[in-house]
Amino acid sequence: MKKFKIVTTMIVFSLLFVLSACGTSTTSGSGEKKTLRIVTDATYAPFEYQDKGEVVGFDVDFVKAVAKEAGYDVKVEHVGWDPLFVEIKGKTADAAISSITITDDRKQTYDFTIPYFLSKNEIMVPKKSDIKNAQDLKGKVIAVQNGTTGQDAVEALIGKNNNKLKKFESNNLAILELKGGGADAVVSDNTVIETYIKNNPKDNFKFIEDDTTFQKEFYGILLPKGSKLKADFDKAIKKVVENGTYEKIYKKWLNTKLDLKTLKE
Ligand code: LYS
Repeated sequence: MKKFKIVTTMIVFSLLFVLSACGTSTTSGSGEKKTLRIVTDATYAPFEYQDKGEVVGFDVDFVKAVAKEAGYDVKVEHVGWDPLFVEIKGKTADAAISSITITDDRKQTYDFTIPYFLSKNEIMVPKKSDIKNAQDLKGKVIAVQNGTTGQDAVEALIGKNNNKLKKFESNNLAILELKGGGADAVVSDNTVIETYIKNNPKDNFKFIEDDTTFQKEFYGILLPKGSKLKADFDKAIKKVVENGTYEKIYKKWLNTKLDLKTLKE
């Protein structure tokens, strides 16, 4: 009889254990939120960078607000640019936010939320440079982050496999190359370049816009193809824009004028 009691108690405890484990991994029952794993390349201030070991920036606050609105907790993790695409493709992460431009090419492999930020490529050069526009990049050594729309834009100008194009794992490494004199220019997203110039006046860099060469781009949150999060996130993005949260986050991280109209078009 005693043995029977022990066995029953053990079964009850195992059942309770299994049930509680289920409770923490889903949103059901206990009311506990599911924590999404969001990956990023935290080398792209002011959108995502590391500050005292913590991943911070516009994108981080934005994705936290969107996830909260959609009923999730999030953990944002720095994994790097190329790895984040591998993670989303392999579904080892729930989403990626990393100033990722929505492109037709990427849309073949991934899903994106609706756009949340308007961007454009731009050129960064030393103040004394003779480069004045994108055409002047021909024949110069150009540094870009590998696998970016900056690389695409430069390749459209000077051709693929041109040995004057230096590709780096992160944008910061491309900037270091410019700083060390190993490149004549860097091409990457305007907000990132302008933030860098403002924060590093001693580097003596300037930026060059070229609206005839560089097209408007929109950032979206990257999701695995067919992700159920898309509907939730799209709805939450609209809400976060409407209720003023987006504007608050924008003002915290950016000093450019907010243009919500272009985003909605
Ligand atoms: N917006 C560009 C792209 O999606 C550059 C992003 C780089 C982020 N580290 O290709």
